[in-house]
Amino acid sequence: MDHGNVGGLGFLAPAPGRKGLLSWIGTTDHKRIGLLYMGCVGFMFFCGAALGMILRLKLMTPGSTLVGPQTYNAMFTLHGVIMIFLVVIPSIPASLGNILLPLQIGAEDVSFPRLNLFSWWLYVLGATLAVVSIFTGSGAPDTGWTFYVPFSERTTTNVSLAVTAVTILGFSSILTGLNFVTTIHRLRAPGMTWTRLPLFVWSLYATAWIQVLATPILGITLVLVFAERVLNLGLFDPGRGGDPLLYQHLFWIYSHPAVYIMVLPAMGVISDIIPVFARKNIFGYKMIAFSSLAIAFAGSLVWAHHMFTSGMSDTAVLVFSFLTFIVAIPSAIKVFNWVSTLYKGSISVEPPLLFSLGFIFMFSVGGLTGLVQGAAGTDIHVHDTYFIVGHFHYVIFGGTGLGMFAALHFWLPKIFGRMYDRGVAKLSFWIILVGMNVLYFPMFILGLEGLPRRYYDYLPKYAHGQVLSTIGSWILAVGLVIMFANLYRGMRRGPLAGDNPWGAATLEWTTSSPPPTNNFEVEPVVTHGPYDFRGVARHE
Ligand code: CU1
Repeated sequence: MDHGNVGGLGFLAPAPGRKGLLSWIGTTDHKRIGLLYMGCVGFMFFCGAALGMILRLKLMTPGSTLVGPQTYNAMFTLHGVIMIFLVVIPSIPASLGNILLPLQIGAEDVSFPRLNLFSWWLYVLGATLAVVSIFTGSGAPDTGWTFYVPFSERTTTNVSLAVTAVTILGFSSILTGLNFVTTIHRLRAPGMTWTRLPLFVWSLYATAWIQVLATPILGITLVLVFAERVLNLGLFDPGRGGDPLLYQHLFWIYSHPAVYIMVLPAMGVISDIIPVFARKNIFGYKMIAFSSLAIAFAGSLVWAHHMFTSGMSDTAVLVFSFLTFIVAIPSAIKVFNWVSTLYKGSISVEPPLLFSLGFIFMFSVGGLTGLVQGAAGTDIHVHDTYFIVGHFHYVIFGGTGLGMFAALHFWLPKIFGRMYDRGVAKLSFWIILVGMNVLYFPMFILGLEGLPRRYYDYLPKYAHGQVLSTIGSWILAVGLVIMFANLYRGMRRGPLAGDNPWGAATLEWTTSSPPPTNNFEVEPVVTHGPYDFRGVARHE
């Protein structure tokens, strides 16, 4: 086989000494660890999506069909737990962040390569325990991914093992964040000043701080749930003298910022991609970089907007509602700056740009419907309805999901040195976009009409929206299959891509594709910003 690139197989070549599987699961190379995460996240995504498809099939018709109510409860719980903790949170940072962060700042690896490998092992352990919790004890957890008390402490299903699994996954996330913060502070190449960092790095930096500061709160909270279940303490369960609202506060103090762990890296991806395909320096670099930090900070102050109907004081509702509107400002700054970057740019509509534009559209719909919930009055109307499910999937799948797909299409030629079929990639994008909107948009209407989420059965008057939504899930599945097959085929057999097929200006494109094990043959010296395209050729 001919690998015409300078680095040949690069870091993908068999490592000297260790062979086969061991050279992967014992590796400290950040690129290999990133690929390990990518494989696991991809597998878990398949499991979570399959659960989602079955749920949609059940919901297509009212009444008792396909699965029983208890199985249904377990399935939406697993869909949520898998997608949040095993897919979306590690998706961009732990997989692509791991591969790209050192390459983008001109480093040989992350600061703590062995800790990095340990994080991956913790992820595998957490995932395994989560799977074991389904098949052991007295049944799969049926609490929803939020593990709300007092139900999570009274149900006989295997919640104890599930919360242990999530706590371990939390540690994996914390250690990755710690590694990234240190790496960005300590390992930037000569000339890589803070204002020359690619915006993807800035977004990973903001994300890493949330991982380090907020995730321990989730860990402690779930340990307390475990302790209350096992030791019969009175912390959260009012039947034992505890306070269920305390749980909700602690859970959301992590889980609202966690939404930004999920979406900030995708925003960073978009900020890196748009200038390349508009052939223009990014509009408002500093504002985008700063708004990532602002989102991380302000996003830590809004958690109780999930609790407007919980009975907390009106003053608290007012304050949290106001703060929620403030978070919208840095998010809107980013959207404005992306659009301004495109304005009068020399635009080439390649797959990474299409997925990025899809991100902007879906994220905007998700963000604006979020404001409906940020306003206390309208929130009470839509609370715990399908409106929430629609909003959440627009932000997390339409946003982070499409951001991840944009990133895969952008960086696949760098990671594997090969190119996928661009026509098929564009086709898959349009099918996915249509599928997502047919799947999730009816949920807004169903929610406004009062259909509660998580219910097993519903009144026949909601059937139309449910049928439409289920058809959307089939369209989406077709698009995803085409996209993944195309990416897989490109990775294995696609034509050689060259070192810099898009004509991008960030540092990772200056080394060979795939990069060599030590990333750069000569330590790079950075002399210009990440979106300065002067002297960079664009291949047509
Ligand atoms: Cu929130």
